[in-house]
This record gives sequence, C-alpha cells and structure tokens, in this order.
Amino acid sequence: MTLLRIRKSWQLPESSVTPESVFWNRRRFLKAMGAATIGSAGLLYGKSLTAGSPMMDEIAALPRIEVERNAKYSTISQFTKESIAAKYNNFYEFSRDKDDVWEHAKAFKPRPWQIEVSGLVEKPRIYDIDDLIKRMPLEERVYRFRCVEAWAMVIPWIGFPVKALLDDVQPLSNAKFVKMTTFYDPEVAPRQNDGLFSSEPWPYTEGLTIAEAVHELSMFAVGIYGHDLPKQHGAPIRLVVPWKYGFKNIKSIVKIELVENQPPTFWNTIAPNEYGFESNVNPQVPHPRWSQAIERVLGTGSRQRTLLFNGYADLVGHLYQTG
Ligand SMILES: Nc1nc2c(c(=O)[nH]1)N[C@H]1C(S)=C(S)[C@@H](COP(=O)(O)O)O[C@H]1N2
Ligand SMILES: [Mo]
Repeated sequence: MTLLRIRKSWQLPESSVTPESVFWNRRRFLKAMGAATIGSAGLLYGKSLTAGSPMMDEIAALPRIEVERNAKYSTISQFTKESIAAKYNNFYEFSRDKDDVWEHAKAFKPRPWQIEVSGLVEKPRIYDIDDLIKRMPLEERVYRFRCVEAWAMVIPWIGFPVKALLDDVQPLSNAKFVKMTTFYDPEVAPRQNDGLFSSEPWPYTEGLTIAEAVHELSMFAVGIYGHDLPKQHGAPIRLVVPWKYGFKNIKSIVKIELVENQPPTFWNTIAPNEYGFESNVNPQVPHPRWSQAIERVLGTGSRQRTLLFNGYADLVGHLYQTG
C-alpha cells in the first residue's frame, strides 16, 4: 500500500499543527500578564495564527479560560491547528457543509443559556451555564477526535467530567441511560425546519449508557484552545467522548435526562444500520458504505491506521468485554 503514509500514532507533520511548546509559551505569557491585559493578548494569539481571517478574528474575541492541563489524559503533544478545526465542522442545524458553519451560526446566541438536568435523579436542576461552569472542576485535556466519515484531529478541550455533573443531581438506581438534547430554534438554525429532509428528527439528540457517561474520559466541554467554545464547535457546552465517533459528541446542549430505556438518537433514527447507538471507533467494523480501517488526518496530507476505540482501548476496553 504505497499510497498510504502510515505514521506512528499522531506524529503529525510540523506544517499542520501548532507545536505544544508554542501554545504553552503563549499561554504562560498570557498568565504572566494578568487578567487585565488578557483580552488584547488573546487577540494577538488568534491573529498570529491566521492574520486577516474573519473567522479567526471572531475566535480571538472570545473570553479566555485559564486552566491546568490534565497530563493523564493529554498524552499527545501536538494538536490540529485551530484555524483548521474551526472551519471543518459538522453542525447540521446550520449547514450541511463544513467550512461555512461559523458563518451560518451568526444569529445563534450561546448566552444567556440554561441546561435542565432531570428525569430519574434525586435532585433535578436547571443550571445557568456560567453558574455551572463555576461549580464544576474545569481542566484541559488533549483528546483525539474521530468522525465516522474517516477524518481525524487532535483537540485541546476545556471542560469537566460528565460524572461531576451527574454526582450533583444524583441519579436514581433505575436510571440506565443519559439522553442529551440540543437547542431547538429554527429562527436561528433554519435547517431545523427547512423541510428538505422530513426524516430528520430535530432537535438533535444523543445518548450514553450510565457506565459510559460516568467513565473518566467522558467530559462536557465549555472551551477549546484556551478560550470559550466558538459557536461552530457547539457553544456553550457540548459532549466529548473521544473513543466514539464524532456524531456522539452532541453540541449546544440544553437538556440532560436520566432515563431507564435506550433513548432514540438523531442519526440512529435516520439510519440505524449506519449509525449504531454504541458507535465506538473500531477499524474492523466498516461503515456499510466505507471502510473504517484508515483515517485522514485533518490539515495534513497524511493517512494513518484507525486505532481500536480511537486509541483509548486501555481505558475503555473493559466496558465492552463480552463473555
Ligand atoms: N447538535 C449537533 N451536534 C453535533 C452534530 C450536529 O450536526 N448537530 N454533528 C456531530 C458530528 S457528525 C461531528 S463529527 C462533531 C463535529 O464536532 P466539531 O465541529 O466541533 O469538530 O459534532 C457532532 N455533534
Ligand atoms: Mo461526524
């Protein structure tokens, strides 16, 4: 297979990634400068990556978040350039293309924002997003990300474990699944109501088993690359489950429900044979229309072998052992 340039796991070519040292030097610099000047320094940081890009200008204006990186979950030292990740989005509420989601999301307002956590819990609650963020233990984690369409990237997320939120509401013993729902507002997300695909069950929903949800890798992200989530990545809060295909990582969540039965989900409802509820990354289980054995690394010309559970088999494998 001479077509494929298989690299050792996640050794990306220099041209396509921001070396960690550059990122961290900038952030230490920001921290040293103190809160008062972080805004303008943040602008510099964004602009220096892609000067003159309107999309990066928007990102540079987002509030910065200063948190520690959790080394246990951040074993990859180089990640995808932000200017690439922020312009290659799946967010069907706004567009079926990837490079213009950020433009179509202009009318979308991620503040004020509330999240309802309810269903089979001891203490149902409605959180204001900023209260929730203050309450939860924020940290940074550099995770692999793998879309079912066979492209991959590496992202520095900022967020907190799903388990921390569930502990706050105390699931009842008969709760078996966590169902999550995206906002529904066709006025700002016209694709939710364009009638083109009557089979699309808006709003977008996803779900996990309780065991998956409380797994140490599962997190709710509220930031990325050292700042608030841009709209195209699912502001103000989205799920990140790095061993599953991208579509499980539901964006812009307004409701989290603990339920007894496996909930219907967006893609599983549209095409159950193509998008299973579990949908763990697995090179040996092809999508019905393409192989999953090889993945394309965003922003590089290179391809590499897909890893079982997207490289997290040592951490999640026990969840799926049978017999
Ligand atoms: N609400 C909602 N969440 C969503 C999607 C979507 O269309 N709507 N797309 C999913 C898919 S297919 C992928 S690959 C990831 C992409 O996340 P990113 O754009 O932040 O990389 O979001 C997932 N979450
Ligand atoms: Mo995806």
